[in-house]
Amino acid sequence: MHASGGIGIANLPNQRHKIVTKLGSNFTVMVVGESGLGKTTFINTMFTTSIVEPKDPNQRLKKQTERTVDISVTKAEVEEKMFKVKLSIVDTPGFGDYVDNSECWLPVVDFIENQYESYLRQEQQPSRKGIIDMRVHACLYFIRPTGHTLKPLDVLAMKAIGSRVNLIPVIAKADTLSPAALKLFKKRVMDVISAQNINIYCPPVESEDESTTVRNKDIVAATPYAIIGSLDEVETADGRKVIGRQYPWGVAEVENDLHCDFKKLRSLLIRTHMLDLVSTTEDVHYDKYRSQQMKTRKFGEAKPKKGDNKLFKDEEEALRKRFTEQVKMEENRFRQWEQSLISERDRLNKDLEAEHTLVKQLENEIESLQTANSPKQFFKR
Ligand SMILES: Nc1nc2c(ncn2[C@@H]2O[C@H](COP(=O)(O)OP(=O)(O)OP(=O)(O)O)[C@@H](O)[C@H]2O)c(=O)[nH]1
Ligand SMILES: [Mg+2]
Repeated sequence: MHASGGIGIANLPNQRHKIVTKLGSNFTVMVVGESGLGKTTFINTMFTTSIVEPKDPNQRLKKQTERTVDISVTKAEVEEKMFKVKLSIVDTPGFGDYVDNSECWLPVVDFIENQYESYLRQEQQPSRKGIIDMRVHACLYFIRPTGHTLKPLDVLAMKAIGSRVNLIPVIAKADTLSPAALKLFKKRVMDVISAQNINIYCPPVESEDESTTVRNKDIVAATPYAIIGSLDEVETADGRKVIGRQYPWGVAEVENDLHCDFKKLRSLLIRTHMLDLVSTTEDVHYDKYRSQQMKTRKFGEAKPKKGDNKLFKDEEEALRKRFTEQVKMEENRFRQWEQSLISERDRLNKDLEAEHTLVKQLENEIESLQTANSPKQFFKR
């Protein structure tokens, strides 16, 4: 646990504790974005910095930071006083590895919807015990630190994701931009987000407690969160040992508010707004999914399979055609064969009849011959 006072769930008022337990104690964060932006490194940084104090430092949850090729989930149990939260972080392969990147976010959208679907099906079961809930509560979208603006691909992907889940934009590798360039870039990104009507997560700010409101305002003002990911402990010029990235000109510190917004983002996720992320997921995003699904299908009915791949559809159509033709051909062949069998039987029957008549005729002849040669006749002569 991080030195400065835990993950905060135990700090919530009592009534909220109950909501947390009622809503279930799963919390799932997903990381998404172009390849090589440090998504996997970010996950490792989260686990290294504060979430779990590993009993054995060698057994830290550490993912290999090679290129991620599949959606994978890292789980950790976060415990504070008597409250346990099962934290899952979903890592996804980066976009932009293919010649055609259009709709490369579809696997992400599918993953999000599959979790809603799975929860929906379990919710309809008579026994709701042991329900597995992997609904995504927050999706961090990694933006390349170009210093210019959002790419069209980012806009489309963020639109698709933001309409389904709490979307939190982050600027990756913030250490590669100067503070002034970062400030300008943040503004440009926010301008595009509002101009394009991209739905991003807006944390509630107002609170009864003055200092909480100030802190919330501070957190919201930092969107999109600039982050630095690192696993290395390095020494600063003034002799402190910190997690950060060493450069000839100095150290970019992960947990320093002057260098990046890592602490604010971590705080938003697992300290100040975890509960809000959970309840907006339940009340807004999941509810939207459920009502959309319920409009188109009956209670308990499975989700219809998507048949929207044109290539597969054409192939399926051609196969069906070929199959029907083949069945027709076989049927014809069978009918012809049956016909020939019938005529053969008729022919044989006729033959048999002719033989029969012949036999009858011969018998008659024999009989008449026999009567002609009988002794009676002979004597009469
Ligand atoms: N300068 C800088 N480099 C970073 C930062 N975070 C990660 N990197 C480096 O960027 C490279 C790619 O990092 P990954 O974490 O594998 O990136 P990824 O987004 O998971 O990539 P894919 O799995 O291919 O999508 C690694 O060499 C990291 O060391 C950062 O904050 N600043
Ligand atoms: Mg990765």
